[in-house]
Amino acid sequence: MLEKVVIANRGEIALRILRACRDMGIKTVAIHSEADRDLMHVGMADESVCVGPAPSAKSYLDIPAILSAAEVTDATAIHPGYGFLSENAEFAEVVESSGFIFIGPSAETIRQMGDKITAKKVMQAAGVPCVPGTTQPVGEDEDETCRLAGDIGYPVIIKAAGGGGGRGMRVVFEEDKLIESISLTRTEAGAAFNDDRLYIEKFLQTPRHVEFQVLADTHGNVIHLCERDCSMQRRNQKVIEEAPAFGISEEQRNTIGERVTQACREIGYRSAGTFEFLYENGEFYFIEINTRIQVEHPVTEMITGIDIVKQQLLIASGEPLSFAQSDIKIRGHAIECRINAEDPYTFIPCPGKITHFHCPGGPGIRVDTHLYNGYTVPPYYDSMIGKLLAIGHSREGAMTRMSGALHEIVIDGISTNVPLLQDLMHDPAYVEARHNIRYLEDKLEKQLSGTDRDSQI
Ligand code: MV4
Repeated sequence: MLEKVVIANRGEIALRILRACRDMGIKTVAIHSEADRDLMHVGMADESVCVGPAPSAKSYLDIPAILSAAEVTDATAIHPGYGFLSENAEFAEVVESSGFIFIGPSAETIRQMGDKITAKKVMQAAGVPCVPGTTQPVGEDEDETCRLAGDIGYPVIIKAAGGGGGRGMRVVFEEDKLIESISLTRTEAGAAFNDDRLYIEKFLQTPRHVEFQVLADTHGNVIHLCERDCSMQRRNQKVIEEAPAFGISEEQRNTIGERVTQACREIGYRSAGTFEFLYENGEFYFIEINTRIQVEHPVTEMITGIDIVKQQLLIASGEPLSFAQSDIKIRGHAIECRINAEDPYTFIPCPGKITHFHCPGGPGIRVDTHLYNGYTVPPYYDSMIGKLLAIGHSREGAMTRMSGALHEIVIDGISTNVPLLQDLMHDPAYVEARHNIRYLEDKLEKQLSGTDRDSQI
């Protein structure tokens, strides 16, 4: 088993990783910036190392500083969490070449899946259904490009091979705009990712975002842990997630689950991973794979009873998975609300001191947060300060519990998005599961322009 793990992250996920290590008798090293000395997990870790000043570029993204922390504490492994260096192939590579275990997939897998053209090509070859489009980079021949886009059918979306997570994309509704849009996206992609390769896909206008969680060990065993719906989002930031996704048949779950696990076997995938799909008119279309633990992993843990972070630690230590696909049973329905330190109407971040925190509880409630009374949310990082989860026998039961917990929670001293979450828990489209990835932005826009009569009272 791993002896000592460096937690190369902050906030709630750092605490989550610390708790998984503690459960397994693994020692922990917290690394933190100068602004994060008071983080809960820093006080709880066996050791802590300050790796630099507040800005992420000088601390949580400083590869040499993090490696030094691992060396001076004589650590065995490094867990990157999400964000920061979690999907940085070079980081994974130097972690391993420095003699530490990277808790995640191989550097080669991270690099391969970070190239969205390669990822799509590999998944298509493995029988994973993909969005119709090109799997060769868009070339210089404009007539050829127009023909390709015409064959796909407008609207199309131009995506950067180096993009992902909503960066480096442009929608084109008519042929007249195609070449200019490609030129603009190419320039942006070259500047942002140092890679100006582009690909074209059919643009799906009202899809849902549904993703499959997988676990793969180093012995060729791969299982999936069902799927999550993450359609309630704004500007590529998820707001509410749930598992299982509503309206997916057992048969379709098994089919897609089989395809994604087979794809993992073919590419020698290791650790936890997420296959992102767009889901429209009853069909799944692969878009990209995330090679990290995700923010929303707890909804999957709640319905499967499997501790995904613990599994990452076991896999990293070379253990085979102790369960097979047939052992995975879905129990109930789980919902996660992301709690952000922000104005609930303008979404402007709202850091500051928490003068009073009351944590909800009771049957079926889980709270993943590093908040405590008197904690000051620093202004330098992501505004997510915690996740509130509820599980019920049914989706309705989970919503009822979530609604209660959102009334119970108290976070005084700063503004949070709790009022928005309370509103959404009673939103008819959400309650009836009629929403898609555009729903929340459309709803907020209507409220602003006053076309929603309820908002004018
Ligand atoms: C798309 C799409 C529509 N059609 N691809 C955005 C994030 C990145 N993972 C892929 N994204 C999209 N790709 C095609 N062919 C719409 C989006 C998209 C989106 C996807 C999932 C969740 C939220 C989203 C918000 C805006 C756009």
